Amino acid sequence: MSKSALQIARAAYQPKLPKALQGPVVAKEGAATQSVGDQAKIKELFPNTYGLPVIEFVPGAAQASEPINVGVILSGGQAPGGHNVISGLFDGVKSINPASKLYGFILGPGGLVDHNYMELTSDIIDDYRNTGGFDIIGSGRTKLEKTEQFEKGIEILRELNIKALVIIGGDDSNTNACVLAEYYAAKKYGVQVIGCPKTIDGDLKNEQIETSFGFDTACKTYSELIGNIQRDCNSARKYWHFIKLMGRSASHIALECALQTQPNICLISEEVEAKEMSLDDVVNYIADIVAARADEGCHYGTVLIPEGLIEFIPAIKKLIKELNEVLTDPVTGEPRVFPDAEEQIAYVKRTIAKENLAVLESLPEDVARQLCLERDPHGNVQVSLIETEKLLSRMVADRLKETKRAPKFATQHHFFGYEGRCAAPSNYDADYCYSLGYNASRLIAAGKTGYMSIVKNTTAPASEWVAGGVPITMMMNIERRNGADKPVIRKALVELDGAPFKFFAAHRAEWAKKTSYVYPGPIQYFGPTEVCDQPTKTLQLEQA
Ligand code: FBP
Repeated sequence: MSKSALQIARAAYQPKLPKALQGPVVAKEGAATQSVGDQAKIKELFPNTYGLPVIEFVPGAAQASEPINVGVILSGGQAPGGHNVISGLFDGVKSINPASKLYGFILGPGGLVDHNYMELTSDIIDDYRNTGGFDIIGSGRTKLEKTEQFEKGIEILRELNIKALVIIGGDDSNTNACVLAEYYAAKKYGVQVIGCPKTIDGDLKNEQIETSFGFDTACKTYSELIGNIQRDCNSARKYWHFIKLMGRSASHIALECALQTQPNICLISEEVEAKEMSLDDVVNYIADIVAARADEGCHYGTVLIPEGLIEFIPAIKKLIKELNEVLTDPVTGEPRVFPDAEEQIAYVKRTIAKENLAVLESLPEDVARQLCLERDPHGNVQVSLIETEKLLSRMVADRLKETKRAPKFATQHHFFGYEGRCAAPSNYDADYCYSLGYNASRLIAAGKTGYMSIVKNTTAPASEWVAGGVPITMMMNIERRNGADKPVIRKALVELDGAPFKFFAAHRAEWAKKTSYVYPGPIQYFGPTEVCDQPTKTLQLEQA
């Protein structure tokens, strides 16, 4: 395999571990826990994995351990650092006993069901240390939620003598990891299931999880690109750049990029919802800033748009909710099947409430079609397919034409998502992910199941990080999904009373008016700590 100079240099990087994980550990258990909502229901659904304590690893005495075979799955969208979770897990499992083995299931949870796997040996692992991507074993979005799948899974786990499975995924995948842990515990199958918090979206965080891995690197990559565009914008002074950013529902990525680059406008979906803004209100907000800058002779600027914006506009949210209901078969809970797209759209139009139909028909045709047709396997609207950046700039142009002065308004459009999901992990993500993986091996050795691997205090130097585990049931509540009530991990949206949003809100008027762009430049791996090892602004503000 030919490698770039950076790949060769990065391969030699030894990620840092929290001090507590550098030698033998013992698990210090906290008090019993409760789920974040719907306690009675969650307890009833998870009798074997509910109420377990949060644990923290502290240095302990060395103990001889038997070899243990472990399986690993990468689930969902790529996020920088996945390979380091696996290499940390590999090193951790081998440190328990060198005869232990690590098996990777290929192309996501489907690999477990289809018995598609490979043994991960040190030769393979060494090729992927500190690299971006999930290509070591691939990823997939198959939902692991049916008894038949769990039973197919146990067949291969028994065949390979695997005693623990690590599922690296976002909120939905970790919800499924918890359901699987509960099922195997109830059946006394003797297989532990451990989760790891992955997603560039940054929406898998709570009191116990400071951040999901990959968020740091992805935001730094997008911020580099936004900074470059802002330099271009400030040089040519002729375009408004509409930049949509990935992140699914939550606006964490857009907010973090705004904190790093100080654009003229950044929309925050959670605020749009809280203020009950209509699509028209959003368009007016942008058009007013464009017009105000034009009055100052500035016919250029940058607008950051979170990809989930459209589903937070209250009227559209109501419409999506009903679309999710009518497009799900109430008996099977599976998406309804239609002979073709036109039939599906006709069915939707016949079935939904009048006021929702009016909203659907008020949208440009292409957007309405996407809303009616596209779903991911978890039943989520595929927001990343909706070209909100073009929709908004088109509507702003129309709005400006209606004003007396009709300022000059030339636009460029961008969508940043895939550009950052497989970037080489920043030092933060390289260390954080390696620690998460290594720590997962300690949870396994401690006999835990239904836990997520956690590493905290990450704004401090890595040696001071705190490692342990949190029961996944603690993060759960009941939500309506695909037309049914389901136990799920509560998604973390941007909190409008949180420090990162407050900082942004206090500065955005100035950033809108003046040109206050910041140019973060590319991620640096070697050099002074203030250049190479800074966590995200979000984390710094949250932990300040
Ligand atoms: P998960 O980490 O939740 O799996 O998703 C990350 C993400 O990049 C989202 O930001 C985006 O909406 C989605 O994946 C795109 O999905 P796909 O990779 O299937 O195009």
